[in-house]
Amino acid sequence: MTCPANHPKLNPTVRVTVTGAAGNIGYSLLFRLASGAVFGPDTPVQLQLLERDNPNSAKVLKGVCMELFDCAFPLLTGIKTTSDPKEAFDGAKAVFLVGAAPRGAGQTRADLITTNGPIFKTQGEAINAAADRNVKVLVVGNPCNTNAYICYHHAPDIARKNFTAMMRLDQNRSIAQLAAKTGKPVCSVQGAAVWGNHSKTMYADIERCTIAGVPAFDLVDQDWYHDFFLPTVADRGTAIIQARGKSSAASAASAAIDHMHDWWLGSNGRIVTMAVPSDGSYGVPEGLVCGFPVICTGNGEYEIVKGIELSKEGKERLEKSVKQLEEEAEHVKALI
Ligand code: NAX
Repeated sequence: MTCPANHPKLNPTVRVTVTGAAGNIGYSLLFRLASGAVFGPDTPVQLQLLERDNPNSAKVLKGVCMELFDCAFPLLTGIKTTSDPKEAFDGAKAVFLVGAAPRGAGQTRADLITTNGPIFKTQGEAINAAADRNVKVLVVGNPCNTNAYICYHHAPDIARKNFTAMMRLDQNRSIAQLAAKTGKPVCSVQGAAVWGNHSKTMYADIERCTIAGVPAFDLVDQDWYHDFFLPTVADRGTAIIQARGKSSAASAASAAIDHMHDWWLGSNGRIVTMAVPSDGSYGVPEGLVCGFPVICTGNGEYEIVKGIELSKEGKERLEKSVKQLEEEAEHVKALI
């Protein structure tokens, strides 16, 4: 990599905020961010890391910063650590909201929303007060769709479309399963998308997917799709916890990198999945943060792919997932 000091056409430094920086996902995410994996080899980054105000988080984050320093990343111009959200979001152009409590044993999804919702109210307010007016926000902390919904309501001075949630891991899991089943390279799988909520109700859609140019359903049958593919993608997070004893972290970080990279630089005409505030497309109530197939057109813009004719099954699955999003929105009404 060219040394930035000698680089003739270096872009301005991007301030990037990562919350929950001392956590599992943070540990996989930060090093790739600093290496240039998101904003490209011509764009230096300054990391602004937010953690909870407690001695253990501070201690762990100190160690992570020592390692970032030791990597001597040419593009990393500075690291700031703080437990003050406004300081963390100051001038940020890209934000990864990862920090949130994981679901505890015996906790329901509703309990998790009650625990984590207030975090995203506070952070929405701080983003509104301190971040760049065109900041791109990616919510990873669960329940990510509804957390993004809470967050944008508290950032009225920033365009709603700039608040998104992560369903790229679900898409990547779909692509990996299809490639493995057919023995084709992952890059030959195009048009797989995931609709709805990042939960077991998500609709992993391969109706328009092609693999090396061949329709996916010419290569895999409906039984495999229903009996293996759908449950495997939906339950993958649980399977990883059972195998590893910890939740998905490196694959989640990688999906976050993919999401922000494509949003920032464009998806080269490829369909990718992002959970974004609905504009009413496909009957999804306006404002709900829902997974859609999108195309990222470059310069930080994306468009929901329009005009898709969903099958009867697809429509029913999407409706079920949207119903869950509506219930979650109702549950957090007091926070809005
Ligand atoms: P960890 O528990 O390892 O790390 C979370 C970190 O966030 C901790 O260091 C904690 O101190 C910090 N934190 C908590 N509240 C905070 C606050 N208010 N401000 C700043 N920092 C705060 O969890 P990790 O494995 O990193 O997962 C983070 C989140 O990602 C969880 O909510 C998890 O459920 C979610 N995930 C989302 C995925 C997705 O596809 N959208 C997949 C992976 C993951 O399950």
